[in-house]
Amino acid sequence: MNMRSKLTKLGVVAVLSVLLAAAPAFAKAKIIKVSSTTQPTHIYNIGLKHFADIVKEKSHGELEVQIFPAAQLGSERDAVEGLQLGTLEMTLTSTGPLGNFVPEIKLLNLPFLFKNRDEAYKILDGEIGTQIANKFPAIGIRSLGWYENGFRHITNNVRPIDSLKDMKGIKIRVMEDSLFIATMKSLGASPLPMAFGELYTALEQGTVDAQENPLVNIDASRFYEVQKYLAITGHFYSPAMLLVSEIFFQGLSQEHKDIIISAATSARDFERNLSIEGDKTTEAKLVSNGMIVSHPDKAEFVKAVVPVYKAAAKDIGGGDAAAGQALIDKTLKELGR
Ligand code: EAX
Repeated sequence: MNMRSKLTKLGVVAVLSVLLAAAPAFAKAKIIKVSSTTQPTHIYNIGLKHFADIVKEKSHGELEVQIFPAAQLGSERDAVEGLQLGTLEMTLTSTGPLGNFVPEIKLLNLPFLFKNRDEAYKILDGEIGTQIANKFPAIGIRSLGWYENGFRHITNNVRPIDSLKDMKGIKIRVMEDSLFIATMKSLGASPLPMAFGELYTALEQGTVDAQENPLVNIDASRFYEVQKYLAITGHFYSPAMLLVSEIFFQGLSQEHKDIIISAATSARDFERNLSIEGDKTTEAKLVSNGMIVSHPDKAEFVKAVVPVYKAAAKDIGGGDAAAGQALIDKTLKELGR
């Protein structure tokens, strides 16, 4: 054997032994795909990155969370269905599509339900939020906690919304749930349900004049490029849920389950903080990007949506109006109203 082939042989052996040494670690890494519909810079995805980092560290690389933002894996509804089938492991989603699966979650789609975040966290992290989250295993999904989308505000291209009358006839995209539609109708607007992934183009092409979302999402989605006016209405508090496929979750070791559960709670607090901080700075950022902001008096908006509460009881109770009303009453009582 000449010198050259001897060296080559040595090289091959070296490479093989490196590969073999690394193989057990590679073999063990279990991939957890998580879908979101928002842009990579949005708080959901920064929160998910935090979750992924904790999971990787605590599992010594045995679990690997891969984030797929910007509706790459489809809509929020697609994700929920994927979890049920076990074709997707996780998603971070608004309550938008969830009422079709667990009607009680529509409680959280009531307009002006929470005055501030303290009220929201009190209900979500307390008995009522837990009771709603506990409905998910029956549909093949497990909740890992209430994250935050945020208080939603209205953007449009028609006119500044200075008061309720300015809402008249505005064609607004809403998330796909009966209560979002009912709310916008009661405010005088003309709602069109649509998946989030289609929204930028719909605004650009004028299919709709308006949309509503938290400031940080308006910013991350660059809606200021296609929307002129922003009205600070805070008409919905929009929670987000971190959900995992029950089929997938049950296949994990107890150790891995515990890691995921505790990482989800840490990342929830982290993500909520991003939302809180984002609300402090993003309005100014949107103004610097050309948006014209109004702060309409909320009182007449709150009054206009009163009928939505009455009509919602049946939806929230999944057809049982008395059960839905009981849940609304319990929530309002806990909020001291
Ligand atoms: O969950 O659809 C929406 O407007 C949501 O706010 C968004 O997808 C984040």
